[in-house]
This record gives sequence, C-alpha cells and structure tokens, in this order.
Amino acid sequence: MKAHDGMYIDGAWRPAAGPDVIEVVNPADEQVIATVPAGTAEDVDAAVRAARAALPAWAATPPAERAARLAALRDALAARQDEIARTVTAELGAPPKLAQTVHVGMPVVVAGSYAELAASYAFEEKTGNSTVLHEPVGVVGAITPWNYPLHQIVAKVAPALAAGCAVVVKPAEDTPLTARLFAGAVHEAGIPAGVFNLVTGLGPVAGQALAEHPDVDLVSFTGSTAVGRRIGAIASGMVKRVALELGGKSANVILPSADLARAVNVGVANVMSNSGQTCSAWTRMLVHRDRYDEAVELAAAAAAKYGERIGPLVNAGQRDRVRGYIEKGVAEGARLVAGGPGAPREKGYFVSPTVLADVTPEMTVAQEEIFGPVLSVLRYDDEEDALRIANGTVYGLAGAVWAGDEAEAVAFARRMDTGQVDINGGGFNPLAPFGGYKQSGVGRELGVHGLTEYLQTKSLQF
Ligand code: TXE
Repeated sequence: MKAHDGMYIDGAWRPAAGPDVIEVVNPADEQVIATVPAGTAEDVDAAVRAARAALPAWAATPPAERAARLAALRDALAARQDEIARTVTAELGAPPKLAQTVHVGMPVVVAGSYAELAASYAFEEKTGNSTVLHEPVGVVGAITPWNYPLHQIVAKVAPALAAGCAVVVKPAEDTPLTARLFAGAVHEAGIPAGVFNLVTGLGPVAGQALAEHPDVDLVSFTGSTAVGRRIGAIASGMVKRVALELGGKSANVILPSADLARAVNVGVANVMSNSGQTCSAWTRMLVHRDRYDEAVELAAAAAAKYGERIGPLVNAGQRDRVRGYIEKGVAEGARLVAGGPGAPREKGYFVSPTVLADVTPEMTVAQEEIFGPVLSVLRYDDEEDALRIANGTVYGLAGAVWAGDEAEAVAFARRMDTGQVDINGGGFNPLAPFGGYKQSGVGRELGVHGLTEYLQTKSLQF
C-alpha cells in the first residue's frame, strides 16, 4: 500500500489543502493498493489560478513549439508504457495485454496525432476582407471517467494543449494512479508550469468545484448521462462552453447478406472487451429473424470462450449494477444463453460474459446502458424494422452495420442516428471524430474536430 501525497499544480507536486484521502482498490482481488489526496474546492481553486496565470504565455507560444512539447509528451508516455500498463491493470483490472495495446497504445497514438495537428492546423485563415483567428478558449476543466484512464485524459488534454489552452484535470476516483503517471510525463515533456494541473478528488466535491469555477471557460466531461446533465446545467447557467461524452446503447446491425459468423464474433469481442466498460460498445445485436437462432448460438459460444480472458469490473458498485441488469433482463422475459448474474470467482468484482436472447426493444436491457459484459440479441423482421430498433433509444454514440455489399451497409449507416458507425468491422481511427447524437453528448473528440472544440474564432476586417 502506497500513500501518495500532493496534487500536480503549477509544475510541482504540492500538498493538498485538506487531510482526506481516497483509497484505490485493485478490483481483481479487492485489496487497497494506494491512497491519494481527496482534493477540495481550495485545491481546485489553486489549480485554476495556476492555469489562468500560465494561459497567456502558452496561448502565445508558436504552434510549432506547442507541437514539439506534445511530441515530447507522446515520447514520455511511450517511455513509461510498461509502468502505465501495470498501473491500469492494478487499478482498473484490465488484462495485461489489453492494458498495453489499448489502454496505453491508443493514447500514445492520439498524443502523437495532436503533435502533428498543432503543427499543421491553420490557426489563421482569410475569407474575403477578413482574417479569421482561431484562438484558444482559455482555461479548460476536464473531468474524466475510469473506463480508459489514460485515453480519457489524453483525448481532452492533448487537443486542449494543441489549441493553446491551459487545463485542470479531475480524474475518476477509481483510477487516479494512471492520472498521476500522466502528470509525470507532462512534467518530463517540458510543458510549462501551470499549463497542465491535476487535482484528484471526489466527483461531487472536486469535480463539481471545477465545473462551477468562474474562471474555467470550458468544461469537458466524460461519464454518466446523469452527471453530464448536471454539468451541462452548470455550464449553461454560467454561459461557459461545454463538451459532454456520455453513455451509449449502440446497435450492431447484421443485415441478411452479411457474413454472420464474422459479424457475431467481432460483435461479441467488441462488447466483452474491457469487461464491457466502453461507452461505444455495440451492446445490442440486431439479427434478421431467419438467421436469429444461428446467431444466438454463435454468440453464446463466443461469449463462453471469452470468459477465460475477461477482467473484473472496476468496483463493487458497478458489479452489482451489472448483475442487477442481468436479473432484470431475465425477469422481463429475456433468455439467458451464456453467463449470468452469479459470481464466477470468490474474490474480485467479476461478472461472466453474458448473452441475453429474445430481447425486445422496450426491455430495460435494450434501453439502458449496462456498462458490463452483457450482450442483448434482438430480432428484426425487415430493414425498416431494424432501423426503427437501432434508432429507438435516447442514445446515439456508435454502431456497426454488416452486409455482403459495402454499399448496402453504408446506405443503412446513413440512416442511423448515431455519431460513428463501423462498416463490416471498421477499425479505430485516431483522426475520426468521436461523439454522440441525441443524449450521448455534445461535441466531438479526436482529430481536427477534437481540436476545434478548444478554439474560439475572432475575425478581423480589413
Ligand atoms: O460515472 P460518473 P460512474 C456510465 C456507465 C456507468 C455509469 C456510472 O453507464 O455505469 O456511468 O459510472 C465525476 N460533479 N459511464 O458513477 O459518476 C467523477 O468523479 C462533477 C459512461 O463512475 O459520471 C468522475 O471523474 N463531477 C462513461 C466522472 O465524473 C462529477 C464512463 C465520471 O463519473 C460529479 C463512465 C459531480 N456532481 C461511466 N459526480 C463513458 N461515457 O465513457 C461525479 N463526477
């Protein structure tokens, strides 16, 4: 057990204002592995003041120099990738290979993409008799969740720094250790004092203080829709900019002409990866009634195979919530064909990869975000029915379409109310905009769209 001190504020680790700490638990064995300070409004205020003081010089730093610092940040993250991966495994429970490739590999690529974008983006352009300046929004308050502890921080901090903003991050209470390693990488990268600050603490205390701080110009939040709504209300009441990445209930639409085995296998892996704790996961599989039984059988087999590789959920509360959803699904008439609500191991917050069949669109498990390794398989009659089901939730974050013919899949994808669709498997693109339609959020992350979230425009007329 290690007791960590301090918050990273104004370029150094400084003692927290209060004595309270947060215990960090390894979800695989339920042991307390560390404590970090629980920041208060006072710590948040110190961090925001440091960011405000650092802002003018960083905003005036030539983009090429900001790009060089971001490249150094990418290198610093890559240099400590083993330590970060071990930490993600310890505090989130991610299997070591997933921790290396996705949890660390992806943010290293994203940090690199913003080093390039900072260098290439046209922060000044001409239109008619005007020059349009794309200027940093100012001080950013970033509130991040635990499901991808490093990626969620990098997806906000890298574009904000590329834009010339100064940032205060409040990471999730379950995964503050990865955030501390990120702060170490920022320091090593030579990013000037105050441009990046880290305050660990509880959401309703430190998170809320950050969102409400009058000197924060933009709040970027990723997490639950319930908290996102509160943050949105605070931001609109104070007329600040806000970016919200919220929940999802994404549809994996398998059209009759698709390669069924491939679509099902990739679909199951997509849901089970990271123990289902992915906002963009394709948690609803939509299959034509003629191929439904075959798909359910394939999905159950794929889930059972996945069972050996799955990590725990992040904490006991999330585990109980996920189990509750499985029980509710069965109570509402779904048929359990793999996994179930029982505890697969004595210790740790594990839930077996679970597949629910005979799920109908109005069931709770087809409407609400479960955030665990639970796949619902739904039947549709024809394409119009599939579209109605796919679009029939309050969410619209991601999705997938599979068809024998790519054009057929694309035609369907165009009619989906969702921010991102993978065609016949797709694949992660760090430059493609990521974000939600409907109640999945406001704004976009990644690539140039992620950068412009942190910019405001000024026009000069000549
Ligand atoms: O999220 P919270 P939780 C969804 C998913 C999950 C559910 C609950 O369905 O089961 O949310 O997870 C901070 N003011 N997602 O409870 O509470 C908090 O400290 C300001 C989807 O962990 O939203 C943390 O840093 N901040 C998701 C962050 O908000 C507050 C990722 C997220 O925590 C706050 C995670 C407040 N009043 C959960 N209360 C995604 N979209 O990827 C909490 N926080």
